[in-house]
Amino acid sequence: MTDYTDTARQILATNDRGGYTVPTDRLYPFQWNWDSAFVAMGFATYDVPRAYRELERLIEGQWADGMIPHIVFHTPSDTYFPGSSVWRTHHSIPTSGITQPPVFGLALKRVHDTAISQGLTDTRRRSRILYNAALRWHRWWYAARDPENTGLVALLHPWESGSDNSPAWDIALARVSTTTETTVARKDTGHVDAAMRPHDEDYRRFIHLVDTYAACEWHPERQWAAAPFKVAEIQTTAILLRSGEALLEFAREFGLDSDAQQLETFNARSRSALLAQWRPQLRRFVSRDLISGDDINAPTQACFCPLLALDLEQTMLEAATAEMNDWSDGLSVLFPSTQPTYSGFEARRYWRGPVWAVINWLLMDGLQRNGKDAMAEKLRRSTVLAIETKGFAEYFDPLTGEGCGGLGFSWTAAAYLWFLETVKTDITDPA
Ligand code: 2M8
Repeated sequence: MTDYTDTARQILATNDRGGYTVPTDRLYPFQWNWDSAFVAMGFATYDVPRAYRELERLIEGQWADGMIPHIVFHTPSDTYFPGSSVWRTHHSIPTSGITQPPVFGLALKRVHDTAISQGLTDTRRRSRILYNAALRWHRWWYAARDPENTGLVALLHPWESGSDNSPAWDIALARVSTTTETTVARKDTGHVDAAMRPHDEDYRRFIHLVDTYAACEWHPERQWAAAPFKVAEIQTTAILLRSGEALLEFAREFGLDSDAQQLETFNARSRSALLAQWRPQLRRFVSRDLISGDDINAPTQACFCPLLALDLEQTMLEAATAEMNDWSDGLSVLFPSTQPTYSGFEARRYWRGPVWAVINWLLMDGLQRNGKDAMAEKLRRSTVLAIETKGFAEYFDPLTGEGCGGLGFSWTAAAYLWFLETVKTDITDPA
């Protein structure tokens, strides 16, 4: 019988490049921001010092203004585009110039709690350094990406969402020019079937944005003024708020009163802003396109991510979970990144339909927070079964269950390890 836990640990070992983990060999040969946060939680299930190391290596890339970039190019590799030279950034270690969802604070808290429960030495010192880095990043988010103090943080590039070619960006991204100064020389389609990846036109727009911000020398205010893509985004804000709650617990534990006060202000503002994005007719939350001022109505997984950081009142909770159940009807694997009946749904094309283990992780946390344990358990079982039958794939086709994209994938391995740790046996609510 296969020991899948062992396989998951082997994947993390194979993808280890010296204290940090690449998402998978060749397709993604560097350290990615939110991948590493999930990976750290995976490591925490059996090797807490290594979990700390993952986060410590990520903050080597933190910029002076507090931003933690979405990629840290620790070691050169020519198997990925856009590599370090395309970004034209100026940190001591080469990095990209944009960021990614701030799962870091939440991951740090879980690593810390595990270290404390195991009585590990040096825990407070290591956690304190990482806490400081996380807090600087959160301050950057609110200053650079919410200059008008709305409580919702904005993304200036689809890659910042982690859900690169989601239908949520179709309208906003269509406004971005396809002209580029940089030659677009994709490498991804040499590793993975092009039908599972974004289109060339998407890449031209992605790179147009990189060129635009590089011309602003990555200065936050200049980027804000020049941005042709600007979305106040609910998944990122929910993650920021959930991590902000974790940081607030740290601030209290460390006796840092003024940090605690600032975090309370950030959190309260984001909590009410997220709640205001609820749309009862749609039974879900929506992001806002800051250029047109319109709601983004495309139905994606992001619409349910606010559960992660909100305690919903009963009517909203029942409506949101009924909507999630409708989307799940008849699928082989849960939960789809786009509503399957939506015109923009594509079962195998990356963030336009496939199931992602780490999204399920966030949704499960949100469901559990809101007392929907049975539904969380349904997602957990579905993911575990998909992995055990189809392998540690980057993502899964929700219709057939097929494993897609890169294989031997780090965050899928981390999710598997975490999901085995959180087996629920005392579920009483109906799914
Ligand atoms: C994917 O994104 C990168 C760009 O950041 C790419 O396609 O080249 C996304 O799935 C993203 O969420 C993820 O962090 C990254 C590495 O796994 O790959």
